[in-house]
Amino acid sequence: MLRQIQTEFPLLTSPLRTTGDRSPDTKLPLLLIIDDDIEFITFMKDFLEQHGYQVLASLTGKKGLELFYDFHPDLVLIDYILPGTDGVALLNQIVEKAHNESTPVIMVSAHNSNEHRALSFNLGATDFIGKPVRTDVLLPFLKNRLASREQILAHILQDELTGAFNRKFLEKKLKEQSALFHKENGYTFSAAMVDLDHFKKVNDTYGHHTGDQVLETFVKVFEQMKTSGETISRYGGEEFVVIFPGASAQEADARVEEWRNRFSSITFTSGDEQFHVHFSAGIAQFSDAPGGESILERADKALYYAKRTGRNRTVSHTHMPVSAFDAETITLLIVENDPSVRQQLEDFFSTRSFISDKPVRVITFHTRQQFLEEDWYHPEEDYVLLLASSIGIDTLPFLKTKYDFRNVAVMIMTGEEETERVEEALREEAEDYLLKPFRLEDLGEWLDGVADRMFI
Ligand code: GH3
Ligand code: MG
Repeated sequence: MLRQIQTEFPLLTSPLRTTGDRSPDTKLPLLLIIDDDIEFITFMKDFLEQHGYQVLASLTGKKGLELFYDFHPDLVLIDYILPGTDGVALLNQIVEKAHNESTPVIMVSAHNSNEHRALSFNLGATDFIGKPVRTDVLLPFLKNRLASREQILAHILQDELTGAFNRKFLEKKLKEQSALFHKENGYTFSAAMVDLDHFKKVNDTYGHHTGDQVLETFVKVFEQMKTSGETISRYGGEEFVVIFPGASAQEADARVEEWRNRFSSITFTSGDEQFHVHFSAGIAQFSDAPGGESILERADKALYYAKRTGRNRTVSHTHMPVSAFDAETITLLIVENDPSVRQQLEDFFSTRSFISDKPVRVITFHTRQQFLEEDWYHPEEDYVLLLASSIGIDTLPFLKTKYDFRNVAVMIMTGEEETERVEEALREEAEDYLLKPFRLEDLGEWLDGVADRMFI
């Protein structure tokens, strides 16, 4: 009977939380109980859920450890004696990570000896409670421990003035998001670097106290409109970074525009005077090309461009004209739905960093729709378009009507089975095609030749 029930654990109350989705804001506290006493665990789970907690439960140390790593609970209760790994060994394994996350680890035992207590504390347990557990004491105890944890976390991860997260949190968030990008095929995310316009003037004209209120309001407006998972972190004085999980640059752009419109319509007052404040934003979508710029560097460049071109606007890194980079930069557009091919191409050209002695910037697209919707074209600039035949060949005639092919060199990447179709389609519209698989070095040299020929 016990075996059978064991396989049914761990129990997790709804709503199910997934790894990484643990921003310390709106969620109910999550407790993890590791105990081999099925009656105790069932009773505690019911009882605690009735009192506003989410409860994960495990009958074994091994499973408990997995749950701890996967769900980052807010507090852990461990039975001192467990079959297989005992509670003390388990405590040893999780204590360092628990301390790093300021997670209280409470040992629970029917063997309420001082020796057990001393050993638990020596190993880093936050507390020790004896069985039977008195529920009337347990509730205020949990409340107390969780409140201290909240305070510590707020201190570590939040900016005091605005309540936005801080840079430490942002670093964690970026790590978590890039891990998801590598783990889940097709996953992407974007960042916005946001900076208030002429904020110094606000301070100079109305005083720093009013300046502080503007900063607070700026964050509050975002907090009111944000969707779950979006986070804002204070990056510097009046500069903030928003992470948009799962969003393309285009989606992030739309979200920031909504925020910008709301914020700039707010009327601030100082004494008898009324004034408005607005901000500029730069958006970038994640890409992990080696040697390439980080997402924040690209978002910052886009922000800088937004400032230079009038402020009170949002600019996406992909929409920046090359003139915002170095003169004569060639933009390489890669339209490829196979993530590994796309990544290899992006890595290769970002590392190579030039085509025909000209600096190259790389923009990737994973679907035809994304490519057609993005506003990347500036007629005075030069482009090399690498188009996977599987998603792009039918669009060639259309592209020809939309863009001037004198400054867009089109190259089709295709498999052997499609060459006839490709040859036919290319006669007029494209420079050439490339048969997969191909050597990246050869492609690089080939593009050098095309660029020499086409872009003087
Ligand atoms: P730009 O549009 O180019 O961004 O101009 P700006 O005036 O906003 O930028 P600048 O970097 O010249 O000035 C930023 C000012 O923000 C200077 C700094 O004193 C002020 N600041 C930074 N942190 C705070 C804060 O916490 N409270 C207040 N009131 N002011 C702050
Ligand atoms: Mg500013």
